[in-house]
Amino acid sequence: MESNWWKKSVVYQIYPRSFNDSNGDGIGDLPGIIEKLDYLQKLGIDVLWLSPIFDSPNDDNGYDIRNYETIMDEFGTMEDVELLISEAKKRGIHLVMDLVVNHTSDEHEWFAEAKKSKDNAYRDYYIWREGEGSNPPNNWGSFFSGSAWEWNEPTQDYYLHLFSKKQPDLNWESDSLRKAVYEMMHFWLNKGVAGFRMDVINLISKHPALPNGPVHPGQLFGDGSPYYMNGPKIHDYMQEMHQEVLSRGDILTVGECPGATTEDAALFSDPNRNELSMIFTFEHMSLDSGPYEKWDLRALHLPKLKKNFRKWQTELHGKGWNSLYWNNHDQPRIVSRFGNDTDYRVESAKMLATCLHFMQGTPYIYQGEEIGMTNVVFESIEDYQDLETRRMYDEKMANGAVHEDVMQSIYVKGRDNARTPMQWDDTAEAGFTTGTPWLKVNPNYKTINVQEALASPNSIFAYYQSLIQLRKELDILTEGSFVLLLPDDEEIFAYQRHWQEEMLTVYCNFSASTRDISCVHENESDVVIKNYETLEWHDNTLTLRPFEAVIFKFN
Ligand code: ISL
Ligand code: CA
Repeated sequence: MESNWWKKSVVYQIYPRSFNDSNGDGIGDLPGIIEKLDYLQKLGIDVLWLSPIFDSPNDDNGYDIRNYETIMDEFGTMEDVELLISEAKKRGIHLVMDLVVNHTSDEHEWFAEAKKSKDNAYRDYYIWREGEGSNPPNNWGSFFSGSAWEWNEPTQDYYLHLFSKKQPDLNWESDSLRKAVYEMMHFWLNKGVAGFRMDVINLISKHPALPNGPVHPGQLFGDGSPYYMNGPKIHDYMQEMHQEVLSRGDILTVGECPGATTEDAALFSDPNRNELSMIFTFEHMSLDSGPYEKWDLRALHLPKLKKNFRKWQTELHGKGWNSLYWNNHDQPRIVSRFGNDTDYRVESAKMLATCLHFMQGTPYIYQGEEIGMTNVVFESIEDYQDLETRRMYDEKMANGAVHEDVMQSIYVKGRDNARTPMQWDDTAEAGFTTGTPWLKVNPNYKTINVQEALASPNSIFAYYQSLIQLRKELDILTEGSFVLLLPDDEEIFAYQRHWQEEMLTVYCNFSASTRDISCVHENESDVVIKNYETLEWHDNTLTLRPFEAVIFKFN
């Protein structure tokens, strides 16, 4: 493999539970993914990242792993994974696994042992503390509501869980735990996987004193993040992991890093430091919420988004590497979020893709994004399956919130927006399953589906195909520097890329209004890609229509 091959790759994320069900039990599975490899090859992607496929009781849909080296029954068998790896390879597609090692399931054998007694051999694989009188060891809240501590009767103390109580945090201070993780990573690399997406990897190093955190306005628990995000030993662990595992090949690694700054990102992704290929930032995903929780809805102020991208594009240029994403299985659908999913769905989906895919970094496409899938509205809280949503709803209602307000937050930010089944065609259940899907399909599948997209040369799908192709053809996309234009404009996101004698200028209208842009240097013949059929161009003025995107190239 060419070195740093992942710099020119486009990754496609599959949430296996919601992708394609091959046997009618309502749950997507590995044979279902294999059936769709031709579709993915047609799209043109190079890498498939699968959300966790390992044995799990599914408290958090596989992000609670019971056994790292066996496959979840509902998804299939180890033979299916091996077939998937080889069938993907035939189509030039690498497979990347989700590595979830901040925590395991409480049903993992390690935890089942560890909780038995204080002298158990696995005791130090997890994080234990005595209570403060009848209270937990500190005031930290969990990401999924409630305290981050759970009482363990046999040992008369508490274990830490930053996520649900069925996801106890691993203790990375333990040499044998770290060794076990590295062995497991070798197990998967030996099977032929090309890399790892590392779940909340920057949370694995906790400040040993575990002090109380600040209690922010409106919050019920303390914020422990200063004591576990980018903690004291995080880079030691990453360098050790690199030495013990990742140095064996040119492996794609992407660390999911909530709370990481550009400085942190440079430490993780500077090739001379031998840690990771890149990280996922959360900064651009938090600009439409209040400071303390994502459910606190705020309108996006476009200049903030633009300046945030400028920061990441310029501060990592030549120092590290960016990932580029709008969507994943935790985020609402981008066309509903920063686009317009009613009047300009197709235009805004293409515009958003343009804006992201012309930046420097490795782009990630989340299943359904390439056909412009949207957020969903279910009337009843019972129709939501995500534990984060359900716990938040219960906690807020118990504290006097109004049902309608809580539902509104869920409609805008709930993770199930991303998890409704993939919309393949206009038959029952969107062609996802012949049975009853584990989560309801979005009722708009009759018009928004893959079959419809493949039939139209102007589809969002066809546009993504072109963007992926351009990444292969234009080295300036991988190499060029970034300059933000019109930084304070509240509707237009414009930037340039520069490399050698070449230059790209990107104009994206994030609004439903029409705007004139003065373009003295541009020519109609220099257009690389655009999302309307024709340009509106008179006397050096480009008229950008709602959600229009145009890119010019000079050399
Ligand atoms: O989803 C979030 C905000 O909506 C985050 O709080 C999210 O839980 C956090 O980014 C970590 O996400 C990852 O780890 C979780 C898992 O539930 C997510 O699906 C995963 O992407 C615990 O493993
Ligand atoms: Ca199935």
